[in-house]
This record gives sequence, structure tokens and C-alpha cells, in this order.
Amino acid sequence: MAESEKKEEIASEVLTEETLDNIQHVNNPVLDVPAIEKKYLGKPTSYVKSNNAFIFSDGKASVEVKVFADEIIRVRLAPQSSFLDDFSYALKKDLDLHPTSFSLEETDDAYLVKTAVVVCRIQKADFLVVFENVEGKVFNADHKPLHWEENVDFGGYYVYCTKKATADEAFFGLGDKSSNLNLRGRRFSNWNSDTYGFGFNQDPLYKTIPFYIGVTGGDAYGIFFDNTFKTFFDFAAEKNDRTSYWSEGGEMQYYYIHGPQMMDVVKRYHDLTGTHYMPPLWAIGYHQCRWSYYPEANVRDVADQFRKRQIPCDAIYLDIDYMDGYRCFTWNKRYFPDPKKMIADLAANGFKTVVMIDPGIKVDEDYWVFKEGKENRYFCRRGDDYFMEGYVWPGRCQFPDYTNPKVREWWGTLYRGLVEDGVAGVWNDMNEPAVFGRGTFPGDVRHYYEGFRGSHRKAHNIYGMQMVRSTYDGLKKLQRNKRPFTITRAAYAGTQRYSSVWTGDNIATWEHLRIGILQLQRLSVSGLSFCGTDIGGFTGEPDGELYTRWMQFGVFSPFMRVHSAGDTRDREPWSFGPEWEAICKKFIELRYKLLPYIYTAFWRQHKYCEPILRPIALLEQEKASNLQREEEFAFGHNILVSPVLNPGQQSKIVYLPEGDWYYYFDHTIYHGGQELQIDTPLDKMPIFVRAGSVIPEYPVMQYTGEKHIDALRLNIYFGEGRQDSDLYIDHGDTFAYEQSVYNEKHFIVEGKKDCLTVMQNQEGLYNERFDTYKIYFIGLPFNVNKIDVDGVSISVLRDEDNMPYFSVEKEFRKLTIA
Ligand code: MIG
Repeated sequence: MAESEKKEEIASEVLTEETLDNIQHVNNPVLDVPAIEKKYLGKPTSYVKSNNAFIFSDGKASVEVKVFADEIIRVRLAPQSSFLDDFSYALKKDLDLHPTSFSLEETDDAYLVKTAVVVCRIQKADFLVVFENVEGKVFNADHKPLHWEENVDFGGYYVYCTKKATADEAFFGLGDKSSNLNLRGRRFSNWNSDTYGFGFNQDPLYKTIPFYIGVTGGDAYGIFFDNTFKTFFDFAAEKNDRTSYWSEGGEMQYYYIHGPQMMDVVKRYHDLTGTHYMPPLWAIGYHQCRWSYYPEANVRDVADQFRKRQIPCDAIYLDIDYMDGYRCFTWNKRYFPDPKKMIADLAANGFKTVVMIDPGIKVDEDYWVFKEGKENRYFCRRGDDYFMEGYVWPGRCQFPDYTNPKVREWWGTLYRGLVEDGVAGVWNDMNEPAVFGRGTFPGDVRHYYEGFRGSHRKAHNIYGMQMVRSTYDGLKKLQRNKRPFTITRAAYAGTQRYSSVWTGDNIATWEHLRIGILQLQRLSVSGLSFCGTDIGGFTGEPDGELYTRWMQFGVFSPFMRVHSAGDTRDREPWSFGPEWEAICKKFIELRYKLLPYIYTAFWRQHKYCEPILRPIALLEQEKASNLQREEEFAFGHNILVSPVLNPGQQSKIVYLPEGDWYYYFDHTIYHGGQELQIDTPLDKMPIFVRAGSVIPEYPVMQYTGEKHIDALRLNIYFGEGRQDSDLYIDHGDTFAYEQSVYNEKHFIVEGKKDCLTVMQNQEGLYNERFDTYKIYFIGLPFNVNKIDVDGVSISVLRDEDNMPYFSVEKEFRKLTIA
């Protein structure tokens, strides 16, 4: 044996022995290497103050309690007293939160971090954290001290928080989960997943919104666990008296958000994570989608059919087949020889064109997007520096690292060609990210993570969000500050700042229609108000009745789009025969009549953080029975609906909140605060308007902006007492509203037995293009003798249907009718 070989043999032997030694040392108590097990906080023994925060220590671990606002307090845990970088993709950039005042008080048994509204009590005996209001009512309390477990494979810790759950406590939120509205008794995980044909209670789904609302004793609070790793929530499922949440990495970091109203919790969650910008008006019209409309003749034919049949429609979608071999940012020239011309013709006919863009970029040296991405090192790499490669529609693909601002910037510019072709909106799909075969990226893939670095374990749940963020930013620049329209399938908390969402690949079944109404209500209270389902169901075949009932629900979905898989039969509103077509047409027309009302609801969402869909629990949380209601919900402030969810259903029981409500179709008045049996013939659904409200209405148009409106119709529903309504109008397509170029009107309606007054005031700099209101009164309990507008009496007019109305200058301040 050569000398050198001998040495090597010895070396390897020695190495083996040493390694064995080391292993023994792990279990040698003298060397103080801790065993791997769950560790709990001990007793807090000291604290320091820094800015708005207090850091408590048990001698080893630290807990930071930071006051963000009177009602928002954040708790963070550092097992070895060093906190992780304080960076979050969820929070909006210009957080504008300040407590009015706060202080720390020490008593014999606790430290009390106090704001004007909340007391956060840190108990000296056990480090339990308890949130109370200033009167001492407990809203939320730890069941165990914060705990963690070292993660030897990946570093860091599994981090846990266990809260008490009271016997009556109900839980809401968590994004797109397909479970009952009240989450109690279930466990969930958050790991964005491509879940084609998902089922009731299937989990995880496409989105990660680690925010929930608890309601106990009639009071509400929220918890936002801002952790992007795979997170888990257990709502009194494993043990009836506790709710816990934990993660496979990152930091135990959560925001306690005080209520006591659920509406306030939801609004404050938006204060942290932002709202959706005002969508272009056309984006809230009716949209027609299909996997896929091609070739060009097919697209044109579908569009023509809409106009011929006089069914309103604002947008038509091109799914992946418009691309050349599924290469993003290219056209299949065989199917679409002159896209620019086609899109221009569609636009002339009132149609916007929306196209699909996926994250997977085909590995193809002759493809400019791939080449640019490769040259600039924009694609994700594995732990050992190989490229992250996986198969998706185009075949073998690489994937941009959207957590790098440079990559996002680049990706944004790639839309230039499509925008020049006239494309009006972009649909981002497969961004969980989805990869054929293993489902998604392996955990070792590396991400830039805004310079904070992370593996895919940390970046997975925000990948889709950063993709659509980059799409949004890019479109905004390319379209010269016109409002972009984007839609994404995957999302993390805060995605509403960049995009609308849809619920992914649902199924054409009645059960899925029901799941859809649960998901949209849940998304809406989770910050993602601009949401919709694939109307009719993506996969499977609906019959005319299911399709039509789903269309009815679609009118009251913030995002209204029919979509279906490629292997299904036609899904246009006329595809099921004239009987169903007539009903669908009527309901799509209703959507267009309600557009000014819906647009106002979007404004209330954008400016005042009010969710668009509001579950009954959010409207009347004090009644325990309301916490279980799922089928009826408010759509904006003044309309309440209860979609029909069963075949052959002749009537349904509908709960109406307190107050008086008008049945939309015949103006019958119902007293709320009770359940009522409502007839549900196929051409109707339970739609109710709150007494005292002002509902603006557009004439039916085939697409938004088709007709000039010279007199805006207002339907004023009589109600006793006072009721407020709003109307928001702006240019419809630019960000000028950020400079106050809008008109926000407030109506205060006060009804008495023999008279009704309507006061109007307004703010903003926009001058609407109509001059008068055409006012219709509904449900007046008295005969009209006199109508007075700012001191001048006016007379009744009759419209083409012989209905009485009043023509009133748009600037009126006070209108009295007696
Ligand atoms: O692997 O682009 O959820 O809406 O039509 C399927 C084709 C990819 C999934 C989306 C669906 C879309 C389809 N996509």
C-alpha cells in the first residue's frame, strides 16, 4: 500500500471515531447540549422599553410586545433572545398607525401594557399573555405560554401559540377555506396548493391568509399570525377549550386586533395589510371566460353572440392556448394571426381582452424571455445551485424569483408587447407555484426575499403574491397610470393591494355553489373583497338550473366571471337553451343596473376598509344564532341576498337582520330580526333592500360606458327613522381619485309617517357628467301632496312606463316630500 493511501485510510478511521465521539457528546449532560423537545417560556423576570415596544425576558427567551395602535398590539417571540429581521410582505408600505397613548404598569402579579382601549397583561407567574378591554373583560388569553421546538434539519424553530377557547367562541376568516363559515372544530394548514376539483373541507387550498376573527360573549377580536412558512390553525378541534396556531419556521409573531365589533376587527386588519385600489369600472361588469376561446374566429363569434343577444358583457378571456407553445408573452400566430387587430375590433365592440400569464418559463434557448431570465440570473435555484426546473404546460420550465425586486421589475416590463397589442387585463395562474408531478418546488429552492434570503419553505406562500405584484406594477407603468386589472389564484395576506382573486378549480355541483358562497364571504372578511368563483363550475357539467342559480349568485359576487375547463360543453349564457338564457340575461342586466351601487361598495372597501360581502355574523354578532348563519349575506351596505343553493327549490328560509327590508322584485316590506319563508321561482332569488336606503341605478348597457347618462336614477326606499347611503363616482379608469378627483355623496334619509326628507352632501373634486337625478320613491306610506327641493316646489313627472318620478338638480341639499 502506498504511503499516501495508508494515510487516507487512517484519516477516515479517525474521522469515524471522532464522529462517534461527537454523537456521544450530544447526549452528554456535562456538555449542556439540550435535548430536542418542546420548550416553554419561563417566568418573565425583567423588561426593557424600546420605542413603542416592551421586551420581556425570562432570562433566556424574549417576548416583544409592541403597540401599533390603540387597538393593535403585536407579540413576538425570540427563543434565544435574538429577534429575526422585522420584515413582512403582508404589511402595507405606508403603515400609518399610532397609538394615542400607552404605558407599562407593573403590579404584584403582572406587567400591564395599556393603551386607551386595550390592556395586554403579561402574567408574572407563567408568562401567559391576556388581552382585555379597559373595563377588564378578557377578549383573548393564552392557554399555555409561547413555546417552540428546535428544528435541527433546517435551523430555527417550530413555533407555537396556544390560546384559550371559550365554550361559545366562534371563528371566522382564514381566506379561501372550503369549510363552514364558523371554523370551530376544525384544523387547517396554509400551504398554497393547486387543488383541481377540491372538495368541501379539503385543505390546504390556493391561498394563505393567516388571519382569524374570534367572537365570544358577543365581542370580537382578531389574530393575524404573520408567518409565511407552512402554518397551522386548530380551532378547538383537538381540545375543545383551546385554539392554537403554529408554524414550521420563522417567528412566532402575531397581531392582536381589538373589536369589539367584527366589522372593526376586519377594518383594522385592512389598516395593516391594505385594501384593493379602485378597479376600472369595466372590471366589475360581467366577464366571459373559457379554457380556451381560440382561434380568433371563435373569440369573435362569442363576442358577437353577446351583442346579438343583447346580453351585457365587458370582458373576454384568453386562456393558455393563445400562446405559442405556452410560452408566456407570445402569440400563437396560427390561431391569432393579427392579435392587435382582433383586440381593437373587440374593443370597438365594447369588449376588454384579458390574457393568462403563468410563472413557468419554457427552457428554450430561442425564446427571448428564457434567454433574458437566464442571462440575468432571474430564475430560482436549488440549494446546491442547480436551476429549479419542473414541468408545467410549456414542458420543462424555469421560474422567476419574484421575491427579488429586480426580477419583478423585469417581469413587469415583459407585458409591454401585450399592452401594445391592446390587452386590458392579466390573469396570473399556477402561481402557488404549481409544478406537474411533485406539486410545487422542493423546500431547498432559494429565494432572494427582498435581501433577507430564504428557502422555498419560507417563500412558498408569498410566491404568487409577489408574481401578481410584479404584474400589477408593470401594467401600471405600461398603461400610463390607468388602473390595472389583475387576477391571481395564489395569494398571501395583503395580496388585495395588487389583485383580485378567484377560488380556483371548483366543480359544477350544487355543493360547490354552496362552497362558493362560503369562500367568498370568508375571503371578503379576510381582506380579499375583490373575489369570485368560476360561475357554473370549472370542471364537470352543470345543467341549466345550476348554471342559472350560479349566475344569480354571480351578480352578487364582487368579481363576476363565467369560466370552465376545456373538456366541458359550452358555457355561454345561451348554452342551455332560451329559457335559461332569458333568466341569465335578466340577472346580468341586474348586475349592470347595480353598477353604481357596486362601484360605491368598492370605494367603501378601498377608502374605509369595509368588506364588500358581509356575513350575518358581521352584521349582528350579538345574537349567538347568527354566528352559524351562512347562506344570507349583505352585498355592500344596503342589499342583502340569499342565493338559492338547491335544485328544484321553490322557497327558502331567509334570515333578515333587524330593521325593515324591501323584497327587490315587488317591494313587499318585511320586518327583520327573524327568519322568513321566501318564494324562489327560477327567475327570482331572495334580494332585499334596506328600508331608508338610496340605491343608484344605471340603465342597462351592453358594456360599461356604452351610453352617456344624462340623468342618474336614484331609487329611494322609504323607511322610518334615519338611514345613510353613499354614492361614489369618478372617472372610472385612472388614479386621479388619489388626488381627490372623485365625487363621494352622502344621503341621509329620514322617514316619518307623513313625510320623508333626503339630505345630500358631497366631497371631492370630480364633476360628474350628468346634471340631474331621476328620483323614484318606493314604499311611501302617504299620498304625496308636496315636494320641495331646497325651498322650491317641483311636480311629479311620469316616465315611459307611467311610473312617477322627480327630476332634481344633482346639487340639491334637501328634499322634502310630504
Ligand atoms: O393546469 O390555464 O385554475 O382557471 O383555465 C390548469 C388553464 C391550468 C388552472 C386554472 C384554470 C385555467 C387552467 N389552469
